[in-house]
Amino acid sequence: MSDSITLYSFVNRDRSCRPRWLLHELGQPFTEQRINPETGEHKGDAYRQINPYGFIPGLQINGQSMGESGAICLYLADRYGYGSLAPKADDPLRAQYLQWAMFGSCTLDEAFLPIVQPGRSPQQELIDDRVKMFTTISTCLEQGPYILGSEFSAADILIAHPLICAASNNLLDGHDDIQQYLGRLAERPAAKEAGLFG
Ligand SMILES: N[C@@H](CCC(=O)N[C@@H](CS)C(=O)NCC(=O)O)C(=O)O
Repeated sequence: MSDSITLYSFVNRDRSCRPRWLLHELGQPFTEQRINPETGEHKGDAYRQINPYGFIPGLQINGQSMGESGAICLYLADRYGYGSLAPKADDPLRAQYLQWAMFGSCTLDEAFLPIVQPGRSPQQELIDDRVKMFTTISTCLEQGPYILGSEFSAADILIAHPLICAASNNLLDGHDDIQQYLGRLAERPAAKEAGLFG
């Protein structure tokens, strides 16, 4: 019997796009339940059973719940894509994989998502400081089409979402290599199905 998976989201382009894209990459069937931010549904007791912090996304799998988009993606990749979308524990790429996954879901997320929120007008000094982070990504992309080199992994998904948010605020202007990277990712059928590009 296949696993029963429900993804909780507000809209396509919130942080739920990370596990949604990954589930499509994994070919794993799932249902999606939209949560209404206008009514504060995500802060209610019912949704806190899914994600105790009251944040989107949330995931329920065979009755077990979890939150945190980075943790959800690492869990799903290990469970359904171990050795393909997640390098195995004894693979020399495993350490880099975890490093980039955390860099995307924690460091890049924290650096960019708050400053690109509608209505924010961050100081140029802050933007200049944050875009320095792109240098590490550019250096890595010299080795291959994906962040780990030749193979796509769940780490690409976790890096891509904050980069897409940065790009939509023109913060990737002049970073052609990273824009091309996002262009390659956008061509993936699973990314199209997840509806986060464009
Ligand atoms: N670190 C968390 C952040 C979750 C988060 O802030 N989600 C936003 C939607 S993208 C949210 O729930 N916002 C509603 C709120 O802050 O009350 C994760 O990656 O899952």
